[in-house]
Amino acid sequence: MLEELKKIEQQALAALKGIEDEAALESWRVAHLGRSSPLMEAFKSLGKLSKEERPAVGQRANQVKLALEAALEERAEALKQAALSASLASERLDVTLPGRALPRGGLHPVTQTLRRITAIFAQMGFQVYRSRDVETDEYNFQLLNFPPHHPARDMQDTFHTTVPDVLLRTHTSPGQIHAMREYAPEPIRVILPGMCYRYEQINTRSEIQFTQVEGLAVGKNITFGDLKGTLADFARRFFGPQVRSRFRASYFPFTEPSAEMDIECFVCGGEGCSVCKGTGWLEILGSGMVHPTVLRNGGYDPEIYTGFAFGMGPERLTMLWYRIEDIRYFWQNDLRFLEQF
Ligand code: 2NL
Repeated sequence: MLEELKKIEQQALAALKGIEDEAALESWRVAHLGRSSPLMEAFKSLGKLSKEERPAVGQRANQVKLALEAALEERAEALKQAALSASLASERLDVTLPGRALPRGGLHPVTQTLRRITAIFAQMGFQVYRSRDVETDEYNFQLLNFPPHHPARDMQDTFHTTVPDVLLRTHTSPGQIHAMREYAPEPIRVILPGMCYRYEQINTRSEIQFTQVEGLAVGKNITFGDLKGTLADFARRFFGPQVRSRFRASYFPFTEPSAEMDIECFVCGGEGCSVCKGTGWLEILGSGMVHPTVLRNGGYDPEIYTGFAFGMGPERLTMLWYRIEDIRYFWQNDLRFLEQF
């Protein structure tokens, strides 16, 4: 019997040597220490031995059991260590490698221009007034002195919704009516940046969506001189302190009188070049004194209050500044274009 136990121990220990993973180790445990293993069978048969034999064999069987359990534990620990070393080797991190640069985002060129414009007017005391992109025919046209069938509406083909008289704004001007109605009769100085929409034939100079920045100052004793001084100063702050500007008479339904402002071409210094089409001047915005009817629609008595207003296109200013030749680049979302700014 003692011989038998010695064999059981030797065979079990020999089998343990070849074990390389946890599943095999568990099978080994079942085979050599489990309920129907030779060792456990030996324990069961102790009762059949004589009184004299029993203590020595029992003691020996216990020794074998302890030895196998100890060997099992040792093997399990060794496997765990091996797995850890393998994962450390295969997932090694070289902390001396230079880091990977995070791709850095940037602001859209038109957003940059919008922010430059609003920052300049903010320094002159204008506050940004935001309003909705979806408007009614009344706010987008009628209150701005474009009656139904007025020829000026021809210039602004419009996206209509399926709700009658609800449309996408064709300019930011309806926001000016909202601003006036919110603050009248207090004096206001507001600037309105935002997206506008027109049903246009898309080409290098027109898109169906574009941004606009409009400005409005209403109060007592505001004159055309205030308009000229404010806008000429804007041109110097935006394009450079030496830039000259001029005003030309124009027409808008919501202003009277109306004027367009040109700046001296900063490409050729006024000599005439392809950017200014040989004129030496670049048109950059439209402006005028707020029409009395529009003032009244905004809640101001035109006998007491006057105001000036202006509007410009940030895409156009950005195109002039960087000599971009096609307005469609702005909303095509091609990174080869956008990453240049
Ligand atoms: C342009 C010209 C302009 C205005 C916008 C305005 C708004 C109200 C009253 C009076 Cl509520 N005027 N806006 C006035 C003159 C010109 O925009 O060429 N924009 C791109």
